[in-house]
Amino acid sequence: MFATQQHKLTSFNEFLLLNQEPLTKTKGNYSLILNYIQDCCKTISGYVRNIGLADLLGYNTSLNASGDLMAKLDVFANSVFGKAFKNSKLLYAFASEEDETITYLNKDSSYILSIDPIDGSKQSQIHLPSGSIFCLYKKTKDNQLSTGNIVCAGYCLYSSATVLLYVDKVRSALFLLDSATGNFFLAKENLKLPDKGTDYSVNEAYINDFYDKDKTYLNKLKQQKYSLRYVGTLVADMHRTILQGGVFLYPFTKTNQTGKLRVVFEILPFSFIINKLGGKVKTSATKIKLSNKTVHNKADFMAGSIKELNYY
Ligand code: P6P
Repeated sequence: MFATQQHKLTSFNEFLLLNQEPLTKTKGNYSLILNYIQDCCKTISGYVRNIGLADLLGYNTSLNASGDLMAKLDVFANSVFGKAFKNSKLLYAFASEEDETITYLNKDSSYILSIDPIDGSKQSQIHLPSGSIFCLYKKTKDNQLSTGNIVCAGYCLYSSATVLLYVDKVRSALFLLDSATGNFFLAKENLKLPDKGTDYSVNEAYINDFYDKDKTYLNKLKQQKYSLRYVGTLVADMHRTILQGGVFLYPFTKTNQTGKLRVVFEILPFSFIINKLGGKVKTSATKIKLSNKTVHNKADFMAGSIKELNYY
């Protein structure tokens, strides 16, 4: 506990247990799933911070399902989440961005968990921000995934602090990892995206491939003196957008008409988060079938403050 704190801090565990029942109508499995997620994030945070010492720098020769070279940290982080969930009966299905296929576990469970174990692993090689993204869906009869059947979503940002954002249908909360106790403690509750920001976030290296509508949009923002902020890690760029407002976009381009961001692991979780926090989202990916054929599909994504999205 912080010696200087005047008041008792609320841990993530306490936060989950408070008012759990009305929200999830389950006996404990929900909190257990979220506890496993937080424990995985704590473990990964420790290794991200010691990547050069724990021999996790560098890449394997294998490619993941999205065709990206797998960093050693990708493999490690994927094994951390895999060990936590593939040996449990808590989930109907477990999908990881680093796994080729979906792992089906317990037909009597109604939970589907999607994980991006390390978003921005390239950045972590040089100690720049990275993150883990989680999204818990309720199984539906038509086997579809959409923001409508998301129970909760969030991320863990590994940056100058280790920050856990949790958003469910009725609550949102930001936690900071306290290195002294190893607990995530509540830092902010009921987050609300600012209606307007000062930054736009896009990789402008592709500007010549952008469609005219996107080029026009970016010029409009520049004329209004917006600043460009782009980390190159989705979790970091979205964390800034959530706290300070503004807009992030990764559009289709003339040479990349499938997009870069993954629907299941990035677009649906962040669509849920941004909408719940009072922001706005534009994407062609609102629903996707839970199947090995579609689980790694990509799409376009734009999200942020209402004001900036309404300029589009
Ligand atoms: P680009 C990281 O590899 C990632 O998947 C997201 O975290 C990030 O927003 C995007 O790719 C960056 O892509 O093409 O700008 O390097």
